[in-house]
Amino acid sequence: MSRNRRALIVSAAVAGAAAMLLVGLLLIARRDTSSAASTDLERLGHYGEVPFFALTERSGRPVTRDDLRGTVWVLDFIFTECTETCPTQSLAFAQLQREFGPDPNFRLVSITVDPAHDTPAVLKSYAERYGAAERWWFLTGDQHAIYCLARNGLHLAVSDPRFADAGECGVTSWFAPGAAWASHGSQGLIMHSARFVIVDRHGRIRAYHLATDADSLARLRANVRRLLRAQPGEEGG
Ligand SMILES: [Cu+2]
Repeated sequence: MSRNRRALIVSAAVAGAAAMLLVGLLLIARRDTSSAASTDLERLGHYGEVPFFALTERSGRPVTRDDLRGTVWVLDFIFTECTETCPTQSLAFAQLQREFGPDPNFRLVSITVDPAHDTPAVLKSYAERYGAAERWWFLTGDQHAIYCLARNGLHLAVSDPRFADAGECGVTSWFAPGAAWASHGSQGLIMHSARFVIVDRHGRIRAYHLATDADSLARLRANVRRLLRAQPGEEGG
């Protein structure tokens, strides 16, 4: 074997090994960003407490976080002019209402990320489109308070470049731009997470699910069933 030929074989082997290593690293990176982020957070766990909030329901009634004590609730962020993930989210909520609505301890909570446009009256007609009953709340209020609740309280991304102080909450969200984002709006500017958050009777965040994924929603229903069946104080795990 000539020296040149040997050198060629060695470098081909090195290149091959490097390529395999690269593919391996890419697969690991992929697993970290997709399934770890979406499946692990879909198991009932403890992801912090929902901070206090005071907002206005579509009926005009002021409501706070504490009005939800003792109930199991699913929360999402929407806005009425959204044409991308919000219709999917609200259809999924309507489905959850059909399944769990009869249980007096179950609530659905949709909070607008476009409160300047989404007044209680606007939310009321949006709610009617989805056949929302009284126990499915639609909340509006101060935009800064809502954005900080989403980011700091629930670790969900939201942004509206038209809104000057939107960046002042300080804490980065867990869910960076990617599959969980929806980008749209009356002017195509508002971006928000399309994740559903499950909260237990004690106001604790217990799981995150993807509104756009049927398997994720099946796991959400199983989690909600489990929390509703548990007696207060028994739903630790
Ligand atoms: Cu949307």
